[in-house]
Amino acid sequence: MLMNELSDSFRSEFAEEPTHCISAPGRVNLIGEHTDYNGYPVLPMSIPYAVYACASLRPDRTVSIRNMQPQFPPREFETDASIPPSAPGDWSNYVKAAVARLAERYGTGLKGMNVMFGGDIPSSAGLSSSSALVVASALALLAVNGVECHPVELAEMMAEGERYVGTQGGGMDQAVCLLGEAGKAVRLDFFTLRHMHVPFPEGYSVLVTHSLIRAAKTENALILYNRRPAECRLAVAIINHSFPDIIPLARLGDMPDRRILDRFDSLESFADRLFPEESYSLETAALLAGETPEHLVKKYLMTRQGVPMPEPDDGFRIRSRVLHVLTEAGRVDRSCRAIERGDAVEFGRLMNESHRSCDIEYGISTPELNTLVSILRDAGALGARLTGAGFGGCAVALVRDDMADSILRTVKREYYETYIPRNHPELDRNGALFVAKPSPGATVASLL
Ligand code: NG1
Repeated sequence: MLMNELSDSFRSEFAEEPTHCISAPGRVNLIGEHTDYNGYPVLPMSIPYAVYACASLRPDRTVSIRNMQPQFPPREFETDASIPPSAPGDWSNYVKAAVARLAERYGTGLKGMNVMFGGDIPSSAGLSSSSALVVASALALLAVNGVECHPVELAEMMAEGERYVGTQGGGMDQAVCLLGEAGKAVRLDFFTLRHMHVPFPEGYSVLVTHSLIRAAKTENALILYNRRPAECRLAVAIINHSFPDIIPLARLGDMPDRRILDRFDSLESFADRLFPEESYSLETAALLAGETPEHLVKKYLMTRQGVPMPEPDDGFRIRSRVLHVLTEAGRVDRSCRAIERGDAVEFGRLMNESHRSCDIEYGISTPELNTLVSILRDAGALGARLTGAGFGGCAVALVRDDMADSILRTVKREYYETYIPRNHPELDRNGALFVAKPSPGATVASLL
């Protein structure tokens, strides 16, 4: 068992006993993609794969981290609210993200720790291994220091904390990692974080299949990912300038509260009036937002490193991003209601609609994910869609328990043994392919 191996490695590395063992699971998102940072809900569930950590308190403020996987070398740093980051992509940045945020909250009285990490979540697969590492690090530091923190507060802190690595994402991953429950999906609402457990329909499972295309948010996908929140911020700036009579929106999720859509016959007429073009240059977006291009860049388009985001060659696709976010929010509500009344068929249909919107409007799918999703549907899944940030990673499908094996076999044959060798012979085909039910959230075990 991985926990035993982990504590053995801890002992041989640090020549002492660990005092706490932590498990922080990955997740799949069932529906509600790229809605979290816009202030709209999501519906993820924890999966039975996790980041594990064994830890002990140190007398000083040093955090000494090891990983059972040799590609992640040992690192050491001090607990502090501003820890200098390692090179982009370095695994220690996720641990630093958690430690820096906790040091900011609890002060430098927090002592350091020795930690050994391990885990079995496939990385860069959209299964949230990075947030699981952030959460595991936070739980370890709190546990060894004997500090109690409510999971909802911790989830909010870690969502902010993870921005340390440069993503401008939302709070879904950290929250479901901490708040997941066996047999239940978790509906999350944001700003401020609220959660509701939604019992997963009896007799159904989720099939998770990796497209084998890596979506590492430290590489090109980071630029692609961060462009989406930026386009949504531009939409907000334009809406605020267009309706000077409203209290300005902080994010698209404030729209229902300001009753903006009530002024229009339909979502389309709202989009036609505000965003008639498919794409916008920086100059046009600035004009519509009542800003100079320089101000627009400064206010909405900076990276964490203080560098302006590049203007996309095909312009800012604000109209379709807004259409995705607003329709996806409605699909999350309808999915929760469908699940509550046991209507798996409707839930599957909404998943299919969500995938289409992620692909066409939000531009986050890939030919591989589209292929995988159609194979899953043709094989008998009630619904199938990409999950997580997109640009690669996994697809999820809602399947009847008694059909899971046959669908799995079809996907193996048609995707992994036919499509991939034909289109990407270079790829390692030992990807993630598993059937899951909603699993428990993070746990901390004291060995004292
Ligand atoms: P993943 O799939 O873990 O990269 C990202 C964001 C989420 C959410 C989804 C899209 C982070 C840590 N995660 O998830 O908050 O925006 O994309 O729905 O930024």
